[in-house]
Amino acid sequence: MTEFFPEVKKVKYEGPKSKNPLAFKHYNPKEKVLGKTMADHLRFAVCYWHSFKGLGADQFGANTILRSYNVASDPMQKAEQTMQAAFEFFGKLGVNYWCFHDRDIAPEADNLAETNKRLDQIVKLAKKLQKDTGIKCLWGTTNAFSHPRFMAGAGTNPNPHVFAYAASQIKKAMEITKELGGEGYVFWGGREGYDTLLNTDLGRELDHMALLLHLAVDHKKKIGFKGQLYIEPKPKEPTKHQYDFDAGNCFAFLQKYDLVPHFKMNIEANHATLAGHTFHHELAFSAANGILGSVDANRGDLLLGWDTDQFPTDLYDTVLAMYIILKSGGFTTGGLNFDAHVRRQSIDNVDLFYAHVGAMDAFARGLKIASKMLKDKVLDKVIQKRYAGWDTPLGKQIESGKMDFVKLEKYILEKGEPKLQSGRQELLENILNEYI
Ligand code: XUL
Ligand code: CO
Repeated sequence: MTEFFPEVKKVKYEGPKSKNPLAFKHYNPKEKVLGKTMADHLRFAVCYWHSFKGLGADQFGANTILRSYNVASDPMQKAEQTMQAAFEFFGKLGVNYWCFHDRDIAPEADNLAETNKRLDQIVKLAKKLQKDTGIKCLWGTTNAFSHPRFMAGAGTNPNPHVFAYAASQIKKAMEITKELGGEGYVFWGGREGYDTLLNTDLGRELDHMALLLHLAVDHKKKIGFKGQLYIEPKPKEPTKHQYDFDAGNCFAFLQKYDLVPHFKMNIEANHATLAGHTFHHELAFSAANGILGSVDANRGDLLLGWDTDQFPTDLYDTVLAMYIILKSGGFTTGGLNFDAHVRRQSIDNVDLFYAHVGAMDAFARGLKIASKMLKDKVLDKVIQKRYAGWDTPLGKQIESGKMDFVKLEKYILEKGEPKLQSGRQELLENILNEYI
């Protein structure tokens, strides 16, 4: 069989002393942390779109990256070779999962029926490769944002004909995700928002978005798809404003439209920063509200205001992310999907390996450090002390709803000023540094 990445054999764990740039220094898949293997904690997935379909093009220039799987003139031959190359890459890297959009794996044909036939052909190959390698699908999704028909949105399009197209596409994408044993299905609404309010019926668009999601829930039941549904928040880009702005916004939307039981969040680090939050915040908010599902692991550049989708290498990010993930009980259906692409100048096959190896090691370190912090209860102890007042009779009476404004005022008139306490931020930041 053709080898598409001949310069790399299998990436192995060699430990922290290794100087081999193509070996893991920290990610040891079978090593146990808090009673579970690192592989089971981290559930790494490679994303199909950036890693195999993104070849360096940006708004200012064409592809810079040549890959040997991308040369056939027949589009379906190209699609099959790309799928073979992808599974060679997953196997050599040693990840257990992959994620895809429908349009990543098979190019659109002239009409929906032909497009779906193409999908069936490629899904057959993917299913065989999954069976041969044991690699599984973390989640599938629909690309309802690239084609010109979706320029004004998919579910939120002013034209119901486009809504019907989006629904048909989601129907098929959900069916093939089920066929591939996908453990989840993501909704990211790249054009579900507006460019100007001057031409937008915002309230009606939100109702339509909710309708589309309800139809998806119904279809999921109908076909017996057991995967978890996720919404991936992002505030902007490509539209000026996206309705799924951040986890808080999504949660309010899900509550208003009775969708909470059916959806969890797929939190992406770079989307969090675009929303003016930290990755840590979006994870913590989701965990606190029981909607933390999966993660698109990447990072942005604080000096650039767009979605640079860089590979995650910042240990502060990975430690704090793993801290929240572990504290909330760990992934069940979700995982860490590298929604990231190599830079435009990283043109060699080996760069794709360096990128993933570094990111996997960064999260493995994050896992190990976070598990130590949890075991030592460093933050727990400080937080417990900080909120200790809520375990006194006053705190308990307020929390249990026994106090009203009149009683609270009486308390203050009797007791006077509260005693102030330090928030200890600098100390905690120093402690975090010590752990890292
Ligand atoms: C776009 C993005 C998407 C979703 C899947 O910013 O993150 O790739 O993850 O559609
Ligand atoms: Co993403």
